[in-house]
Amino acid sequence: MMRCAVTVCLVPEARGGPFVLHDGLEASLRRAAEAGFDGVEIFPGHADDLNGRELRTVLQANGLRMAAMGTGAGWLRRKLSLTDPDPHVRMCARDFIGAIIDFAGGFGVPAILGSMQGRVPDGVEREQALAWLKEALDQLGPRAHALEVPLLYEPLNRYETNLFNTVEDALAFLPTLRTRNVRLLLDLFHMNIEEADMPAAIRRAGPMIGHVHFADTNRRAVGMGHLDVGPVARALEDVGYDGWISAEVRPLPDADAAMKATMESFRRHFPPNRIAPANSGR
Ligand code: LER
Ligand code: MN
Repeated sequence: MMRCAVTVCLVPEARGGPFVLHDGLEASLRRAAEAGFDGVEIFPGHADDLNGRELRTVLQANGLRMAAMGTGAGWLRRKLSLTDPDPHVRMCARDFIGAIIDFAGGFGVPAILGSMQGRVPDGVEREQALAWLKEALDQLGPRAHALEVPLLYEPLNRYETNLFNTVEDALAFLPTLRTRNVRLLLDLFHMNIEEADMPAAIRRAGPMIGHVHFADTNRRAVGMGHLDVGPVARALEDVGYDGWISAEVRPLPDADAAMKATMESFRRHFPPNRIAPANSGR
């Protein structure tokens, strides 16, 4: 079953980012459920800011599941990355991500490695940066595996990283790791910038797809840009993808409109027998 999620940001500094709801846990989850979503993808400031019991209660009260948890606040707030030349910064980055893996794993969902992957720093060989990334993934992948969840690696567009921009390059990198527990997060916004053929890239990734960020070309809700979403949805269907379709988009013109457009696109483009029935858990 494919299920639709919406992003909930708990970090005030990330207001300008591609996150739909910014009203704190209770109000955000109520709005997500009212808009018909099956789940939420949460972007926390730090694992320690989260209270597992409170989160479980609010999820249950709204008939929602957790979809995944982002780690980007470590970059946003502290400029931590797994490819920083300073070993202490790399260690802090690993600890930051590890704590989110543990917390999310307790809910049976994966953590996302997006902006915390960093980039090849000036004056550093690409091989060296990739060795740092590998070392970190080979520690974090097994940590997620112990909790029976994958770790999600997200190729980003060229303006955000120079590590891996395309699905093909990321797919070639994963087998060089010792861990087999890393899956790809395909973000349609990044793919629109980097891929020659988005449906073909999805078909190539096939079983390695662990999560999808559902965004239009302008990073608004799908339906508010010029993405030809039909062939993308068909490719996901054809490869048997049965995970989350998560709206990581800007809340434009406002969160309600972004949520409505997302749900409409989701229901229009994916076949009813492949998507979860409308959220009736409330
Ligand atoms: C994170 O999911 C993402 O897509 C990045 O662009 C964050 O900056
Ligand atoms: Mn993304």
